[in-house]
Amino acid sequence: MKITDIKIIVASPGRNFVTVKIYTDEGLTGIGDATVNGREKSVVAYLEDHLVPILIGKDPMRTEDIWQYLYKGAYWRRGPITMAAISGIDMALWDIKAKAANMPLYQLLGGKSRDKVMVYKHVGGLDISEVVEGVVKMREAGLDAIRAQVSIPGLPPIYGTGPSLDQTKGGMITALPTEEVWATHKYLPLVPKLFEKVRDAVGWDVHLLHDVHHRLTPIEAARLGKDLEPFRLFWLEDAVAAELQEGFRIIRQHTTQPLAVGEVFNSIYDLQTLITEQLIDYIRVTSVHAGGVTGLKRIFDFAAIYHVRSACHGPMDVSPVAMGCNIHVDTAINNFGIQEFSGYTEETYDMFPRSWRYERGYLHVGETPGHGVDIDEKVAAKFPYSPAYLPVARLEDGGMTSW
Ligand code: KDG
Ligand code: MG
Repeated sequence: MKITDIKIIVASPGRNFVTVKIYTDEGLTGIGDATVNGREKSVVAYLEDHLVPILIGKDPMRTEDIWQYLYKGAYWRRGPITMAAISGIDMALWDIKAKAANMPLYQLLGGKSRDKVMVYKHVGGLDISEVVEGVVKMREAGLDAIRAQVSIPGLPPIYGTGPSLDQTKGGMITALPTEEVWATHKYLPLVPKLFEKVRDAVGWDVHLLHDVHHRLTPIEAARLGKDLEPFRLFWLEDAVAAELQEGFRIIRQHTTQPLAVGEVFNSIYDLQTLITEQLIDYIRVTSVHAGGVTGLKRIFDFAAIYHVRSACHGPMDVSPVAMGCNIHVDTAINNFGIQEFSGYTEETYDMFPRSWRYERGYLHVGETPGHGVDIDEKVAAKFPYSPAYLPVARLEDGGMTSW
């Protein structure tokens, strides 16, 4: 079999998605997600200028060799743009391989290790009572795991505290970055109060999660971890910016609060120290940013050796194609932890017909050959690219900070 053509489709059915479509001389096609939120066109240029020309004529079955060719052969390795481009290609190739085998992708990854995939969804609110109300409703909707975020009183609402679907409509994702305000000393005492109220309302038979969005220093994160211990959170996510993996040693020395990190990682080397020293409990890489099915499976197998479990990043900017690949990997591996799932706009669901399905807190893998997600190009054509940025954050004195 030979690759005859590769098309890059960019569409914005509520938010931007970059989809790679690979054609072969035997008529089989496959698709992959190559979206990097806010940097979509950079990935398109990388794909069109550098990867598409070198892949025409290659055997699509050689998924490992093509992955290594694109990774090692680039000389300039890693980075979110390069790795998203490789991820999009890799997913499309696995789609073709599994279609050629006439099997759902999970069968090629070892078969089923579980029947369904536990997800967590987000609840946000402007104050604690709004969040508690949202968590109660989410629990009634069947969720066994819920992420709770609250705005800081006296400061403008911060990213992640609105209902997740509002990110497309409520001004959080804008044509130029909005500037938010961050104050650690106001945030640190607030979060334990939030989880005290949430536990009072929904009890202990539910997993609760919280995302710090990289905003603390290691010692501040250690303090928060200690203060949250009475509420037994499933995890504390992205407590610090993880460029310095060794920073997690400080947090780990002080708290038994389970830790999760990794949604911005794109290679196994970003997490090597975190995993080998068992500084985290959940690794949050996802197929679209960490090298497709090939990269994701490699990282999770590595993590398994050190008792670290999987937790694929799965917000709305991880397209239903990458979500489909995540679900196949989640279903096949032994060290599955949890899958993030924000849901999508109706337009996004129309654009990506799929065999996976969501039902009351769980995702179910599909049985169609390939990864089971397709793209309706007629629908895609109705939603042209629309520039969008995540916000940035400043301290109250105007200094830039991580968000
Ligand atoms: O593109 C960035 C978002 O996907 C990210 O901010 C969402 O932190 C996030 C999460 O945990 O889903
Ligand atoms: Mg996060």
